[in-house]
Amino acid sequence: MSLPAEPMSTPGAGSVRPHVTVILPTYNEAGNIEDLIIAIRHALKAWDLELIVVDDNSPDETWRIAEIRSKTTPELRVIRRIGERGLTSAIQRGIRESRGSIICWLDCDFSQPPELLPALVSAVESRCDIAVGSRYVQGGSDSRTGTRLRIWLSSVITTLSSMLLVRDFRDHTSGFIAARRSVFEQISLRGDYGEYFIDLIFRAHRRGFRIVEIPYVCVPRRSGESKTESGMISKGMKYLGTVARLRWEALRGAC
Ligand SMILES: Nc1nc2c(ncn2[C@@H]2O[C@H](COP(=O)(O)OP(=O)(O)O)[C@@H](O)[C@H]2O)c(=O)[nH]1
Ligand SMILES: [Mg+2]
Repeated sequence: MSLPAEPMSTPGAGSVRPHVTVILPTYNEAGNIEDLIIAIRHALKAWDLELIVVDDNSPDETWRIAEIRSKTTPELRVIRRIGERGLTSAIQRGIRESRGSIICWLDCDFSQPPELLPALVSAVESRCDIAVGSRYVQGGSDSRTGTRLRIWLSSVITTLSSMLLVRDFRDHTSGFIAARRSVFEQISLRGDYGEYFIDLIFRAHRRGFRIVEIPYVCVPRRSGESKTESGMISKGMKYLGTVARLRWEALRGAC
Protein backbone atom coordinates (compact mmCIF):
# COMPACT_ATOMS: atom_id res chain seq x y z
CA MET A 1 0.00 0.00 0.00
CA SER A 2 1.50 3.34 -0.90
CA LEU A 3 1.00 6.35 1.30
CA PRO A 4 3.16 9.44 0.94
CA ALA A 5 6.08 8.90 3.35
CA GLU A 6 5.92 11.24 6.29
CA PRO A 7 8.54 12.07 8.89
CA MET A 8 7.10 12.84 12.34
CA SER A 9 6.72 16.61 12.53
CA THR A 10 6.42 18.48 15.80
CA PRO A 11 3.24 20.23 16.81
CA GLY A 12 3.11 23.89 16.00
CA ALA A 13 6.61 23.83 14.47
CA GLY A 14 5.42 25.45 11.26
CA SER A 15 5.42 22.09 9.44
CA VAL A 16 4.21 22.18 5.86
CA ARG A 17 2.04 19.15 6.50
CA PRO A 18 -0.38 18.88 9.42
CA HIS A 19 0.79 16.88 12.40
CA VAL A 20 -2.53 15.21 13.15
CA THR A 21 -5.29 14.06 10.80
CA VAL A 22 -8.70 13.21 12.24
CA ILE A 23 -10.95 11.22 9.91
CA LEU A 24 -14.69 11.56 10.45
CA PRO A 25 -16.69 8.80 8.73
CA THR A 26 -20.32 9.87 8.58
CA TYR A 27 -23.66 8.48 7.55
CA ASN A 28 -26.69 10.46 8.72
CA GLU A 29 -24.90 12.47 11.39
CA ALA A 30 -26.50 15.84 10.57
CA GLY A 31 -27.36 16.47 14.22
CA ASN A 32 -23.78 15.86 15.37
CA ILE A 33 -21.26 16.83 12.73
CA GLU A 34 -21.00 20.56 13.22
CA ASP A 35 -20.66 20.43 17.01
CA LEU A 36 -18.19 17.56 16.65
CA ILE A 37 -15.95 19.54 14.30
CA ILE A 38 -15.98 22.43 16.78
CA ALA A 39 -15.23 20.09 19.70
CA ILE A 40 -12.31 18.37 17.92
CA ARG A 41 -10.75 21.67 16.84
CA HIS A 42 -10.99 22.85 20.43
CA ALA A 43 -9.59 19.61 21.89
CA LEU A 44 -6.63 19.55 19.47
CA LYS A 45 -5.95 23.28 19.31
CA ALA A 46 -2.33 22.73 20.38
CA TRP A 47 -1.62 20.62 17.27
CA ASP A 48 -1.44 21.35 13.52
CA LEU A 49 -4.66 19.71 12.47
CA GLU A 50 -6.35 18.31 9.39
CA LEU A 51 -9.97 17.12 9.50
CA ILE A 52 -11.41 14.89 6.79
CA VAL A 53 -15.14 14.13 6.71
CA VAL A 54 -15.90 11.08 4.55
CA ASP A 55 -19.64 11.02 4.01
CA ASP A 56 -21.51 8.48 1.89
CA ASN A 57 -24.01 10.93 0.43
CA SER A 58 -26.13 10.83 3.60
CA PRO A 59 -29.86 11.35 2.98
CA ASP A 60 -29.92 13.79 5.91
CA GLU A 61 -27.29 15.89 4.07
CA THR A 62 -24.55 15.65 6.67
CA TRP A 63 -22.15 16.35 3.77
CA ARG A 64 -23.83 19.69 3.07
CA ILE A 65 -23.48 20.86 6.68
CA ALA A 66 -19.81 19.83 6.63
CA GLU A 67 -19.24 21.53 3.27
CA ILE A 68 -20.71 24.80 4.55
CA ARG A 69 -18.52 24.58 7.64
CA SER A 70 -15.43 23.90 5.49
CA LYS A 71 -15.80 27.33 3.86
CA THR A 72 -14.78 28.94 7.16
CA THR A 73 -12.56 26.12 8.43
CA PRO A 74 -9.41 25.81 6.30
CA GLU A 75 -8.24 22.61 7.98
CA LEU A 76 -11.48 20.80 7.09
CA ARG A 77 -11.97 18.77 3.91
CA VAL A 78 -15.16 17.00 2.92
CA ILE A 79 -15.26 13.92 0.73
CA ARG A 80 -18.76 13.08 -0.45
CA ARG A 81 -18.84 9.58 -1.88
CA ILE A 82 -21.67 8.92 -4.27
CA GLY A 83 -22.67 5.34 -5.08
CA GLU A 84 -20.37 3.91 -2.41
CA ARG A 85 -21.25 2.77 1.12
CA GLY A 86 -19.30 1.29 3.99
CA LEU A 87 -17.56 2.31 7.19
CA THR A 88 -14.28 0.50 6.47
CA SER A 89 -13.85 1.83 2.96
CA ALA A 90 -14.79 5.34 4.16
CA ILE A 91 -12.01 5.29 6.78
CA GLN A 92 -9.57 3.78 4.28
CA ARG A 93 -10.40 6.59 1.85
CA GLY A 94 -9.70 9.11 4.62
CA ILE A 95 -6.34 7.44 5.33
CA ARG A 96 -5.46 7.60 1.63
CA GLU A 97 -6.29 11.31 1.48
CA SER A 98 -4.62 12.15 4.81
CA ARG A 99 -1.35 14.01 5.21
CA GLY A 100 -0.81 13.89 8.99
CA SER A 101 1.99 12.10 10.81
CA ILE A 102 -0.59 10.77 13.25
CA ILE A 103 -3.95 9.55 11.96
CA CYS A 104 -7.03 9.31 14.19
CA TRP A 105 -10.69 8.50 13.81
CA LEU A 106 -13.77 8.14 15.99
CA ASP A 107 -17.55 7.71 15.82
CA CYS A 108 -19.23 10.96 14.80
CA ASP A 109 -22.01 10.79 17.38
CA PHE A 110 -20.29 11.99 20.61
CA SER A 111 -20.40 8.45 22.06
CA GLN A 112 -16.59 8.61 21.95
CA PRO A 113 -15.50 11.85 23.61
CA PRO A 114 -13.34 14.12 21.44
CA GLU A 115 -11.77 15.29 24.72
CA LEU A 116 -9.83 11.98 24.78
CA LEU A 117 -8.05 12.77 21.50
CA PRO A 118 -5.16 14.72 23.12
CA ALA A 119 -4.40 11.74 25.39
CA LEU A 120 -4.43 9.36 22.39
CA VAL A 121 -2.23 11.64 20.28
CA SER A 122 0.20 12.27 23.16
CA ALA A 123 0.51 8.52 23.78
CA VAL A 124 1.49 7.98 20.13
CA GLU A 125 3.99 10.83 20.35
CA SER A 126 5.63 9.47 23.47
CA ARG A 127 5.22 5.75 24.03
CA CYS A 128 3.45 3.67 21.39
CA ASP A 129 2.54 3.28 17.72
CA ILE A 130 -1.19 2.87 18.26
CA ALA A 131 -3.37 4.28 21.07
CA VAL A 132 -6.91 2.94 21.37
CA GLY A 133 -9.80 4.43 23.34
CA SER A 134 -10.96 1.49 25.45
CA ARG A 135 -14.18 0.68 27.28
CA TYR A 136 -12.81 -2.49 28.81
CA VAL A 137 -9.70 -1.47 30.74
CA GLN A 138 -9.84 -0.08 34.25
CA GLY A 139 -11.55 3.31 34.25
CA GLY A 140 -13.44 2.62 31.03
CA SER A 141 -17.04 1.51 30.55
CA ASP A 142 -19.95 1.46 28.14
CA SER A 143 -22.99 3.25 29.54
CA ARG A 144 -25.09 2.79 26.40
CA THR A 145 -28.24 0.78 26.85
CA GLY A 146 -28.34 -1.41 23.75
CA THR A 147 -30.58 -4.39 23.13
CA ARG A 148 -29.74 -7.53 25.12
CA LEU A 149 -28.63 -9.16 21.87
CA ARG A 150 -26.13 -6.39 21.16
CA ILE A 151 -24.65 -6.52 24.65
CA TRP A 152 -24.37 -10.31 24.54
CA LEU A 153 -22.83 -10.38 21.05
CA SER A 154 -20.37 -7.66 21.98
CA SER A 155 -19.17 -9.52 25.06
CA VAL A 156 -18.81 -12.82 23.13
CA ILE A 157 -16.78 -11.11 20.40
CA THR A 158 -14.57 -9.27 22.89
CA THR A 159 -13.93 -12.37 25.00
CA LEU A 160 -13.15 -14.57 22.00
CA SER A 161 -10.85 -11.94 20.49
CA SER A 162 -8.88 -11.66 23.73
CA MET A 163 -8.67 -15.46 24.05
CA LEU A 164 -7.77 -16.24 20.45
CA LEU A 165 -6.09 -13.15 19.04
CA VAL A 166 -4.36 -10.53 21.22
CA ARG A 167 -4.42 -11.74 24.83
CA ASP A 168 -3.44 -8.58 26.64
CA PHE A 169 -5.76 -6.38 24.60
CA ARG A 170 -9.41 -5.76 25.53
CA ASP A 171 -11.46 -3.45 23.29
CA HIS A 172 -11.20 -5.27 19.96
CA THR A 173 -14.17 -3.39 18.49
CA SER A 174 -13.33 0.09 19.78
CA GLY A 175 -13.11 2.12 16.57
CA PHE A 176 -11.52 5.02 18.51
CA ILE A 177 -7.84 5.31 17.61
CA ALA A 178 -4.74 7.39 17.00
CA ALA A 179 -1.83 5.77 15.18
CA ARG A 180 1.43 6.58 13.47
CA ARG A 181 1.20 6.98 9.74
CA SER A 182 3.76 4.17 9.33
CA VAL A 183 1.16 1.66 10.60
CA PHE A 184 -0.97 2.32 7.52
CA GLU A 185 2.00 2.07 5.19
CA GLN A 186 2.10 -1.61 6.20
CA ILE A 187 -1.56 -2.35 6.88
CA SER A 188 -4.65 -1.37 4.91
CA LEU A 189 -8.07 -1.85 6.46
CA ARG A 190 -10.04 -4.94 5.52
CA GLY A 191 -13.76 -5.55 6.01
CA ASP A 192 -17.11 -3.79 5.63
CA TYR A 193 -18.07 -2.57 9.06
CA GLY A 194 -16.61 -2.68 12.59
CA GLU A 195 -14.85 -6.02 12.09
CA TYR A 196 -12.03 -4.09 10.39
CA PHE A 197 -10.87 -3.07 13.89
CA ILE A 198 -10.36 -6.65 15.10
CA ASP A 199 -8.37 -7.29 11.92
CA LEU A 200 -6.28 -4.10 12.28
CA ILE A 201 -5.33 -4.70 15.91
CA PHE A 202 -4.34 -8.32 15.29
CA ARG A 203 -2.22 -7.59 12.24
CA ALA A 204 -0.58 -4.58 13.93
CA HIS A 205 0.22 -6.73 16.97
CA ARG A 206 1.71 -9.46 14.75
CA ARG A 207 3.93 -6.88 13.07
CA GLY A 208 5.27 -5.71 16.41
CA PHE A 209 3.60 -2.31 16.63
CA ARG A 210 3.26 -1.15 20.23
CA ILE A 211 -0.41 -0.78 21.17
CA VAL A 212 -1.81 0.82 24.33
CA GLU A 213 -5.39 1.16 25.55
CA ILE A 214 -6.58 4.36 27.20
CA PRO A 215 -9.84 4.16 29.14
CA TYR A 216 -12.93 6.15 28.27
CA VAL A 217 -16.62 6.02 29.08
CA CYS A 218 -18.75 5.37 26.00
CA VAL A 219 -22.04 7.28 26.27
CA PRO A 220 -25.27 7.16 24.23
CA ARG A 221 -25.10 8.98 20.90
CA ARG A 222 -26.22 12.60 21.07
CA SER A 223 -28.43 12.64 18.00
CA GLY A 224 -29.53 10.27 15.21
CA GLU A 225 -29.57 6.49 15.07
CA SER A 226 -27.01 3.71 15.39
CA LYS A 227 -26.08 1.99 12.14
CA THR A 228 -25.00 -1.13 14.04
CA GLU A 229 -28.47 -1.84 15.44
CA SER A 230 -29.76 -2.63 11.94
CA GLY A 231 -28.63 -6.04 10.64
CA MET A 232 -27.06 -6.84 13.98
CA ILE A 233 -27.02 -10.62 13.51
CA SER A 234 -25.27 -10.48 10.13
CA LYS A 235 -22.79 -7.88 11.43
CA GLY A 236 -22.13 -10.02 14.54
CA MET A 237 -21.51 -13.05 12.34
CA LYS A 238 -18.99 -11.07 10.29
CA TYR A 239 -17.15 -10.08 13.48
CA LEU A 240 -17.03 -13.70 14.65
CA GLY A 241 -16.00 -14.84 11.17
CA THR A 242 -13.13 -12.34 11.31
CA VAL A 243 -11.90 -13.76 14.63
CA ALA A 244 -12.00 -17.30 13.19
CA ARG A 245 -10.31 -16.29 9.92
CA LEU A 246 -7.46 -14.46 11.68
CA ARG A 247 -6.84 -17.39 14.00
CA TRP A 248 -6.74 -19.69 11.00
CA GLU A 249 -4.46 -17.38 9.01
CA ALA A 250 -2.13 -17.13 12.01
CA LEU A 251 -1.98 -20.91 12.35
CA ARG A 252 -1.00 -21.14 8.69
CA GLY A 253 1.50 -18.32 9.13
CA ALA A 254 -0.43 -16.32 6.56
CA CYS A 255 -0.82 -13.00 8.37
N1 LIG B 1 -19.07 7.06 5.61
C1 LIG B 1 -19.77 6.14 6.31
N2 LIG B 1 -19.85 6.23 7.63
C2 LIG B 1 -20.59 5.30 8.28
C3 LIG B 1 -21.26 4.24 7.62
N3 LIG B 1 -21.91 3.49 8.55
C4 LIG B 1 -21.65 4.05 9.75
N4 LIG B 1 -20.86 5.14 9.60
C5 LIG B 1 -20.32 6.02 10.63
O1 LIG B 1 -19.55 5.17 11.47
C6 LIG B 1 -19.64 5.58 12.82
C7 LIG B 1 -20.15 4.42 13.67
O2 LIG B 1 -21.53 4.19 13.39
P1 LIG B 1 -22.62 4.18 14.56
O3 LIG B 1 -23.97 4.30 13.94
O4 LIG B 1 -22.27 5.21 15.58
O5 LIG B 1 -22.42 2.72 15.13
P2 LIG B 1 -22.50 2.24 16.66
O6 LIG B 1 -21.64 3.15 17.48
O7 LIG B 1 -21.96 0.85 16.63
O8 LIG B 1 -23.93 2.30 17.07
C8 LIG B 1 -20.54 6.82 12.82
O9 LIG B 1 -19.74 7.97 12.72
C9 LIG B 1 -21.36 6.63 11.54
O10 LIG B 1 -21.89 7.82 11.02
C10 LIG B 1 -21.16 4.17 6.19
O11 LIG B 1 -21.70 3.31 5.51
N5 LIG B 1 -20.41 5.15 5.59
MG1 LIG C 1 -21.58 5.18 17.55
